Amino acid sequence: MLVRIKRGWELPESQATPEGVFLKRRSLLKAVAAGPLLLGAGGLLAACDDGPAQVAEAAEGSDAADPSAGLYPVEQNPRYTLDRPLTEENLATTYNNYYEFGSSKNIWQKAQALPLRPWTVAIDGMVEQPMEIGIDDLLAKMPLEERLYRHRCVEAWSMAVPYSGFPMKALVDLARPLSSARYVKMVTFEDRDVASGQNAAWYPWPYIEGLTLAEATNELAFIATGLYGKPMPKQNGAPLRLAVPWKYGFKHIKGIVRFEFTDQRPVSFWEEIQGSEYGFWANVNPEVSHPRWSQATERVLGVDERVPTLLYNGYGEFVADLYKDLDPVKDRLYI
Ligand SMILES: Nc1nc2c(c(=O)[nH]1)N[C@H]1C(S)=C(S)[C@@H](COP(=O)(O)O)O[C@H]1N2
Ligand SMILES: [Mo]
Repeated sequence: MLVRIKRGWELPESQATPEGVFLKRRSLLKAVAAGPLLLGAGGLLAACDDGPAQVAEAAEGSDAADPSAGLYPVEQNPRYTLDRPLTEENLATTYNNYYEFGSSKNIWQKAQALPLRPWTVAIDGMVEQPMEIGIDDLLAKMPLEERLYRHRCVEAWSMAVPYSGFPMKALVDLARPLSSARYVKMVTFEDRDVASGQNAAWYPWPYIEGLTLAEATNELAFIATGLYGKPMPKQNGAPLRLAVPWKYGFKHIKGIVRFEFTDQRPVSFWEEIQGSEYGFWANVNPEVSHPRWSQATERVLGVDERVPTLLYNGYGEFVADLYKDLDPVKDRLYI
């Protein structure tokens, strides 16, 4: 079944917070934010249980304080359609992987400690003019749109979400890489005081990911800055994270502070930890097992039965050509 859903709030009520309620809460939170009570409210939120209602309010509370809130929602690009319903917002924003805040799925509250301003993005390495740009200036320059994307974690769970953001190609065009550049290396923020996971010295911080320039300029490569028609929640990678839906989730680096253009293939965080299990390409393929489990099927968040996993996560028509000159086995295209 082809499902075309325009916006998160057009979902049945069982799946999303109705917009009216959302707006009311948001203006309330804005009023609170205007006074010195904000920290107190944050403390209360942190202390409350993880019931769905509290979870929704806390998630909204964090984006009410986001200065980019006025930019969203943005118009949906109808080119990217889903074969399944959108994942419930409460699931996508409370079941996360973000090792900077701990290795469990339940880090959404801890992630609220991340300050989003000032947030400076460095664009450097093999480029005509290295630059540092504040996130709000970057957002103002980039063509924002919404896309419905599937997301497939290497751990065999998946979801389908509406990201807002801009094509990564727009960032590459802004960077004007030299002809010698072949890869983009991306780096996550480092701040042990707010990201307690970064105190775990056995991990090779900061989190790093990389793409070839051909991948980064493929139309599907997207820098996501929003989710469900609102600013990106901190736990999902605010203020900017990568979305390359034909690749396993660990490639989708969150909290990016640097895009470095280089002629050296970057070694990513997970590749450094266990290269035999998490390779550079990490393209989704149901027929190539992870060394410790099958990738044939996936557990869709909120759905009981497992569903078959698709080659390139169903995005082969956009990306298969990128890999036609590589050897699937020798080059380890699929891990
Ligand atoms: N910086 C950073 N980025 C990260 C991760 C991480 O631990 N740190 N986890 C990755 C993994 S394994 C997945 S599946 C996705 C999860 O994104 P989500 O929480 O928005 O679903 O983020 C990816 N990006
Ligand atoms: Mo993942």
